[in-house]
Amino acid sequence: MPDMTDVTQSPQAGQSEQDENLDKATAGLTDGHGGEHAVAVAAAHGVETMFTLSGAHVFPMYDGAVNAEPQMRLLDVRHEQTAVFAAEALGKLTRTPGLAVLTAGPGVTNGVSAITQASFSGSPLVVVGGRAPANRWGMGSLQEFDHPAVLSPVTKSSRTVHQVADIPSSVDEAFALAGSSHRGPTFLDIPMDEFFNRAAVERPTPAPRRRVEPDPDALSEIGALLGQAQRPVIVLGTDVWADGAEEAALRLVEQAGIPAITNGMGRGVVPGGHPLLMTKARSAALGTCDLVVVVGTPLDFRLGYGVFGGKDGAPQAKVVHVADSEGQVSQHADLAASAAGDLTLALEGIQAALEQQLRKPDWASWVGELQAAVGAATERDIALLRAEADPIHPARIYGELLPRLAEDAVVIGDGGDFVSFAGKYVEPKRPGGWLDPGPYGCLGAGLGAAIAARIARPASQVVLLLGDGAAGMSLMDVDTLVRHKLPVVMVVGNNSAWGLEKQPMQMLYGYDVVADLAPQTRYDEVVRALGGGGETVTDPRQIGAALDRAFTADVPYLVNVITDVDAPYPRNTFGV
Ligand SMILES: Cc1ncc(C[n+]2csc(CCOP(=O)(O)OP(=O)(O)O)c2C)c(N)n1
Ligand SMILES: [Mg+2]
Repeated sequence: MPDMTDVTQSPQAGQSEQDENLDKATAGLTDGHGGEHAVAVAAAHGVETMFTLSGAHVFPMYDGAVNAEPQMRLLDVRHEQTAVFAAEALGKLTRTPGLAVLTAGPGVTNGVSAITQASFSGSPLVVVGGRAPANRWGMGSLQEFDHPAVLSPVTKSSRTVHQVADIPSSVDEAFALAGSSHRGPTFLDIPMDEFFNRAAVERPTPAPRRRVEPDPDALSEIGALLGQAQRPVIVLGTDVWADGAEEAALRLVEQAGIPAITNGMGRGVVPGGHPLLMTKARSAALGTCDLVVVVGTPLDFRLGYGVFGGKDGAPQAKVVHVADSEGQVSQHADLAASAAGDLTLALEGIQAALEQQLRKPDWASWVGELQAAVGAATERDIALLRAEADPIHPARIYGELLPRLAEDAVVIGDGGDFVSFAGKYVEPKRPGGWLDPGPYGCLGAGLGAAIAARIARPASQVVLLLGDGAAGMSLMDVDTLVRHKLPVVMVVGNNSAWGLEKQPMQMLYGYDVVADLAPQTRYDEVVRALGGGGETVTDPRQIGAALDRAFTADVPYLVNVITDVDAPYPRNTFGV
């Protein structure tokens, strides 16, 4: 048990104290304990839900939530990583920083992977940690640990708030920083004694978001490069959505007629089935283009480290990087031009600059070439999407799922090969409906993301695609879905293996170890035991009906599809 003896008890409010409070209120001060202040400021930043797992160090946050007007929703989970993954995903979906509250010591350290994931993905997130009391620091009280030192490499700011009176301004700063470009997690911890203490302080009002103007000369240069290009491609990534630039991006693509590829939360910015969406012809587009304009995503392993062209004897392509902030512009790639700042302003500026070019580019034959490649890839996909194979080919699951997905569905991937297939086949019709773990690739993010998706989009389908390995990392949080009445559809691609690792190990060594899981585990029974529903499917013709039952169930429902371990995703890189 944490040492509570040093906690300042709140005095009974008497008449004279009420008068005093009135005086303070007229002076712009609000009286409250640390948790009340923190919750009020978080609420002013748009937070409606706090994700947490109980611990006495953070009780003031719960009391603050309960006493707030309106109350803040407390969403309690079964593992802190789920709390942080949920807060991260809510931040991604709503574009308002999510809030996770973790108790001191192991509560905070259990959240470290998820905080790191948010850092890699540029997700707006605030994590508030408990902390052993200041007046006992160094004496060995329970869970006395200096968290900011651990979290500073993976956060935009990481610090201890030493006085209750500093809580409102510190929480305000944490939210402002997390939600401004380039977005990411912020962390603060509050010593328990100060958390329970009271103070009459001013609660800051959130400042309006500042839009950084990109350099107009840089935008003109990019417009000129596009005007000269014969075979351009534009890549739209997560920050296009995060920065609210999805409409400007689609306008540029459509008005200029540029072939587009989307990734991360940029998926859906150019809707699935759009004639300029070339994701299915990715390799031809990025391999034979002469100019790539990459917007809102780093030039990392997912984009060949920023080297494009060169396929089938094509020359190397010029590369332009447009990022939401200076620090995000690639340092390693050989860039023909770059721009940094608000992405709507950047995309509009590029469009205006392109329209001013004397020569109107004619990309019709390039677009036609890529559309033919998309058509051929779509044809090739059909055979696998309809595969009758026994054991089931994982692609068949998508063949059944795709026609059942609504336009506003939220699709979440958590797994290896099974999720790579999703990336190949699921083309969202709207932006903001696709959640993957991003470049940190942390298995176990799925349940948290599903909880967040159900909260953010109460009326939409929420589909969580799980590898069987990934499922084992967070399935206990189905209990959270059940307790909080959050029905989602889970589909496990159950190949009884850590498939994405098994195949490469076979390739490299001719054998594999530590890659097998127990055969045909009944993950659906786990969900049923926790109060949800589910079933196992072994016949490809039964998948569709099982999905229909899942979509109409009003409880969390898991369809456990036994798939062929020998049908791995056809990849040619390991991400290194
Ligand atoms: C936390 C974490 N541990 C380990 C890995 C390495 N890893 C990446 S994919 C993968 C296999 C995933 O297996 P599963 O979820 O069953 O999906 P499958 O590839 O079999 O479809 C592993 C172990 C990781 N990315 N994250
Ligand atoms: Mg697997």
